[in-house]
Amino acid sequence: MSSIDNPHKEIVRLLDGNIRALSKLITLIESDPQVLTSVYPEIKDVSGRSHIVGITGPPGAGKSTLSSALASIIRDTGRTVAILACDPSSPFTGGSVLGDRIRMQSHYTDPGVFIRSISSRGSSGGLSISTYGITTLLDAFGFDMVLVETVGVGQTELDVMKISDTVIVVIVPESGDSIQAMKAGLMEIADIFVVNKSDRVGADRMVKDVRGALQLSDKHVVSLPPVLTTRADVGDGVPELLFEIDRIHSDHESYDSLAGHKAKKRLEALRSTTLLEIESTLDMILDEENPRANLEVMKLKKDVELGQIDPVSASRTLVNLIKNLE
Ligand SMILES: Nc1nc2c(ncn2[C@@H]2O[C@H](COP(=O)(O)OP(=O)(O)O)[C@@H](O)[C@H]2O)c(=O)[nH]1
Ligand SMILES: [Mg+2]
Repeated sequence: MSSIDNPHKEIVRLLDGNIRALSKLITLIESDPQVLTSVYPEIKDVSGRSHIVGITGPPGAGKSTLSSALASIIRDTGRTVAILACDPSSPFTGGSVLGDRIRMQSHYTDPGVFIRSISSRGSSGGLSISTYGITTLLDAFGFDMVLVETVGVGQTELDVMKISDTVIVVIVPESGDSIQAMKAGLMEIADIFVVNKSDRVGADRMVKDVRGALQLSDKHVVSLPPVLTTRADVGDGVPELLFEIDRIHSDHESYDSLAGHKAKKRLEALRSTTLLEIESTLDMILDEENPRANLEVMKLKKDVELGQIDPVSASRTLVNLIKNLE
């Protein structure tokens, strides 16, 4: 592909509103997140204006359906919206039941809605790095809102959510144990909880449970995040959800100043990306096949494997060794 050699040409076209250039650049970043290095200087001055909304929760909770319904309501307010689904089983890619596909298709003729699925192939951490690059592209293109859907509650999802301006956690009445799972960190970073599938029994109970769990957590000293109910497949509760999303965003703008808020998010991305970088460097250092393997490190590794040195003190020695390797 010629665009690989010359992203500059595509960037100029992207800034000119060319959707195909946007798609090409997304593909580039998806296959190699480092592409952002050459793209960023040319787009940084026009990015930082989109409202990035992260949507996460267990598989089947209705995140894609909700994203699609939200997109419709966002369009009704005259804004443009991009949906980035980091979920290989997304109905946006067509792998779903007919009714879902038909609902999603209503967006296909609207140039104010851009939908893209990215797969999480490759390293698990790579997803959060490429997601950062892709949302920055969508931002530079000029979408007013970007909805980022991720599936699950693991570290990758947490990283993706941390770089979003506003975080929505979607659960369903039957996901009783997911409240437990959320203690892994999502509880703290959620700005809004949505109990979707309000047509199912137990929705009110779930709302109460989430509120109860929130009250017990000491992370929310100022105010508790709202807990809303929706029925995404028919759109019930979705206007109310957009109202809350907008309200929280205008709070960011007034209390924190949007620039300060974005600055915090960029630092978050720096932190998680650096951790991943350090992790892969560590794997490389510990790899015996590495032609530059250090003898002292290899000996230390062997001693730990044989139980001659405990891993706790060995880790300190290792960190010191690595510092000296620089
Ligand atoms: N009964 C009911 N089904 C829903 C609702 N929202 C979504 N669904 C269905 O739940 C299934 C999973 O939805 P999907 O959006 O793909 O979930 P995701 O995995 O979280 O993205 C689909 O068949 C949807 O039609 C809802 O509010 N009520
Ligand atoms: Mg989905």
